[in-house]
Amino acid sequence: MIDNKIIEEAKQSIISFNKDKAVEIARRVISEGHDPLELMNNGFTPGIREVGDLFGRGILFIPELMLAAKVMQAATDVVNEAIPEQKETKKGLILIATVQGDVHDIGKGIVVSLLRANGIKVHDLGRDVATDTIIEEAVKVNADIIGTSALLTTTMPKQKKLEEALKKAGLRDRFKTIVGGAPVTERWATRIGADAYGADAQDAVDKVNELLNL
Ligand code: B1M
Repeated sequence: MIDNKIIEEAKQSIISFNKDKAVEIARRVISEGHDPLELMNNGFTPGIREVGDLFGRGILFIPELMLAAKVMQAATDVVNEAIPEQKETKKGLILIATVQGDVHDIGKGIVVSLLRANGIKVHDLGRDVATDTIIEEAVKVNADIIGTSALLTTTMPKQKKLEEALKKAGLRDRFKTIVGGAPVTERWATRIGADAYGADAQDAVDKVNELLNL
């Protein structure tokens, strides 16, 4: 287990926009053989969520939100690099994207790294991706699963749109679907008819394995 003091320092490095400190902590914790996801889930992520909260309450503004996002991205890059990609990808293929109108992709990046670390092949379309593009690409790469991430309440409906568009195209039975992102819930997933909901990166891996019957 990582020392609470280090976890707190990681959180504070995001809140105080200290990129060098965040990267140094991530490298140190990894070199000491600790689980990088523990650092992410208990330190960096609560830090960026606190910044988001302060922004939501009008205490911080866009420039600060962007600054904190840069620090978070730098720390996430170190963590993602430390999650080894499994060489033998025999499991199945998931196509993943952040929905149209939404540029939030830090959490999706962690999900992608952990899926790959678990031997699942990932085709990552990036962020702000149109529903039609998601479907076209899923057909093209012959995906087993389509996964979408949404961080805004205004872009969550794009996950519903995807379900509807798949049905309309007669492709709903062709793919399994999984949804995630901070405002997304199990209830939302059920309501829109998605096959699964991923609360965090590890949960996403577990659900994807279930969808692939592994
Ligand atoms: Co924005 N933003 N942001 N933002 N931002 C939120 C989401 C917000 C909640 C902040 C707030 O006001 N409290 C708020 C949304 C409010 C709402 O919708 N009601 C908000 C807003 C308003 C905005 C803008 C509109 C601000 C503006 O311009 N006025 C704007 C929108 C831009 C757009 O998308 N069109 C905006 C912009 C930005 C930045 C660019 C500055 C930056 C994003 C940078 C980037 O991603 N490259 C940013 C950030 C950093 C945040 C917060 C602070 C942090 C998001 C994050 O990285 N979290 C966020 C506050 C919050 O979420 N509480 C906020 C860390 C990450 C590890 O967690 O992404 O939840 P998360 O991912 C988790 C799980 O959700 C899950 O696993 C991940 C790992 O555990 N998961 C999946 C995610 N995807 C999954 C997919 C799966 C399964 C699981 O299956 C497919």
